[in-house]
Amino acid sequence: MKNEMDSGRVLKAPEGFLNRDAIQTVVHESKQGRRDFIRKAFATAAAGVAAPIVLAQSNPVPLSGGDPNILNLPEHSVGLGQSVASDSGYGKPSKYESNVQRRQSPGLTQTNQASVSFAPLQSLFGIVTPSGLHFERHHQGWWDIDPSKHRLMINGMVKSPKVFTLDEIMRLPSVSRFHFMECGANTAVDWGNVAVPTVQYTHGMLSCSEFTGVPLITLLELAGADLTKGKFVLAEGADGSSMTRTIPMSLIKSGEVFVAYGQNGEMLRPEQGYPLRLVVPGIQGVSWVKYLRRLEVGDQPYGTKDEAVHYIDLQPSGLHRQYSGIQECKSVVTTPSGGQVLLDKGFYNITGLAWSGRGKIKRVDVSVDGGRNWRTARLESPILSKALSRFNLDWIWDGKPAIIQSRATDETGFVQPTYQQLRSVRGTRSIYHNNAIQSWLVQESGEVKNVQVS
Ligand SMILES: Nc1nc2c(c(=O)[nH]1)N[C@H]1C(S)=C(S)[C@@H](COP(=O)(O)O)O[C@H]1N2
Ligand SMILES: [Mo]
Repeated sequence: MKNEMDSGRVLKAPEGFLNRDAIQTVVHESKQGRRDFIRKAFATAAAGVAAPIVLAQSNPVPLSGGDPNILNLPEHSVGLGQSVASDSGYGKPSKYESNVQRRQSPGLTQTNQASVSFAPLQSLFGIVTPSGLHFERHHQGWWDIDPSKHRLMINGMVKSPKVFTLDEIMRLPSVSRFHFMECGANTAVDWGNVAVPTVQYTHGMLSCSEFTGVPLITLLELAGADLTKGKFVLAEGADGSSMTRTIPMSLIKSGEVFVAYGQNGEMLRPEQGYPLRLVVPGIQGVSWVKYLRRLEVGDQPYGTKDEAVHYIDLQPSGLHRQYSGIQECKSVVTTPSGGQVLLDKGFYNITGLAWSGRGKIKRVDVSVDGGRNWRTARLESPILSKALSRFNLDWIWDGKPAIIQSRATDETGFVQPTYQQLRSVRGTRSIYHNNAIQSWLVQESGEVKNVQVS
């Protein structure tokens, strides 16, 4: 697989490695059957070639005369490796992985104060987004705030308004949980049937981390919040964007909402709101207020600018839908995906991500013929509530055009809609909350591109 646009791994098959007739007769239901399926898919690969999958970075494997990469001892097997003193004390990815980067969309208007970067979903494995590749959305730039001067105030309908330092918050009982965060505007451009080239730009305002922090309910109780008359909490950030969002008390009482300082085992990154951000599982990214400085308990929704002018959905009726925070069940195939190139027919591992703001993913089905036939994919563990789930499916590409789609179902029974189903309810001018089934067309040339099928 080759990703022409920007990244991805090249899975190059040695010549003639595929015996199609042998494969097509294989039924692969049991585990043993699956192993046979894979073995037979690679059966005609030249004997003695240990790994039929070759990374882009390697030299092509000469099948006759011997592979110098196995016959000759490389420098690293005979020389002295580097000392721990030669690194900076904080590890970095291999220099060979320098193409794996978050990127600004070529399709969005570029301003001096660039405000969105997308995560390279096509290059990631499992469910955790490395912190340095977490997508970014800043309404007024990002800051690296001095934690010793940062304060969190709790006021409004509370017995004793409180101001916490970071140290005080970190002394309290903590929780650590994996959750996805998706910007409500993820996949927004595709509402209008515009083919954005890669999965990084169609779905890359999505990330998943293990966050650590203090349940918001604990902080409210410490301030003596009125949990009966208090129905909402306003969360406010300390940056210049005046980011304020209304959080319903019912979510907070469930214990799910927390004030995080940790992300993937270390402190939050500055781009992610260091030193404090709100984690609101299942709800669109904008409510995950960064640089969190104030929480106000109130008895009605606040209707702030980011709840009245932005983050509302224009319906076909001409009315706007407000407070539509939940990120409904959605999935996407990340390989093969737009911009990648299949270099030969034969075996491929179709892989992707599924998530739901309402709980766990129950099942993901994959089609390679534009939605006519579906096969159920393997869900990898862990399958966590309101977190990304990883799915995989074995596939033999016959070299003909194929349209690859994934369709997720969550534990509430909600099934991810087609574009036709979504547009029939929501129209075409919604911007936010596009969770339609994504289609990738594999062309005969092996090039993969973004298409919409109705
Ligand atoms: N204080 C503050 N919080 C904020 C924002 C912001 O600009 N300022 N952007 C919001 C939006 S729209 C999103 S999608 C997420 C993005 O978080 P990330 O940059 O960590 O990915 O943060 C939200 N919280
Ligand atoms: Mo967002």
